[in-house]
Amino acid sequence: MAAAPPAASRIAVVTGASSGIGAATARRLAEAGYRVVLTARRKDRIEALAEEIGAAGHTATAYPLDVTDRAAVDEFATAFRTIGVLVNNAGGALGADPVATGDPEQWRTMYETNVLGTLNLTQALLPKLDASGDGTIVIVSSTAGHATYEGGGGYVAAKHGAHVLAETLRLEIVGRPVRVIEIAPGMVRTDEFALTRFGGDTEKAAKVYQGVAEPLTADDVADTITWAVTRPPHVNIDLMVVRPRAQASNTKVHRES
Ligand code: 8X3
Repeated sequence: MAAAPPAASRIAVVTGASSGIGAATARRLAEAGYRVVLTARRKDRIEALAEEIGAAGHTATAYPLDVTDRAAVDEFATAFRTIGVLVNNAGGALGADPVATGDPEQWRTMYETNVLGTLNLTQALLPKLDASGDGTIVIVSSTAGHATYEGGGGYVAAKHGAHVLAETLRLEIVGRPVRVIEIAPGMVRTDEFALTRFGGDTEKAAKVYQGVAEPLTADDVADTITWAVTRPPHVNIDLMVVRPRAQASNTKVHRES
């Protein structure tokens, strides 16, 4: 394991830390020596996770936050002088309707969480990342940010937005001591992703993973994120696409019947 991060860059903020990839990433970064700040809307969840991480001998604090609330994000940022890592993980999918019949409200919500949420945190915390002398911004996009699929709808559009944000930001801040890392996971089975997408319909959610031997777990992605973050400061992992072995593309998935 890499040495513990220096004091100025020891704080890691993780959004969407109440479950799935965010929670798993918070656990892993805490194990790697970061003081983890857990943010999400669900206070009870992040407080319980902070307690769990603390009981394991690491440091975590919970800060309830809606990434789409810019005033709240700006207020949150005042709590720090420097931070080392920002993991923009909050986001998700709503619906799988064709473009012809998709719900514009779902499209708007997905753009707000996946793109503007990332923008809000990135803008508010960039000065603090700069001030650390060794900052890292992680954007958890998706394979949906790199290729489309039928029914991908507003999620594919939003994740393409998140990808473009990462690429543009990296160009614009080159020369400053902040890396921009994009992690693009494919099929990951978490407690909530598919369930949220299908409005709580457990049958539709289960179908996503049906017959797939081993979809990725949240911890697989957290492991990838933590590996990328803990490379030496001059090493920028621009983009990692991470899929289960059974998935060759967004539309080519091996299913055992
Ligand atoms: C999740 C990947 O295939 O559901 O970000 O769009 S997919």
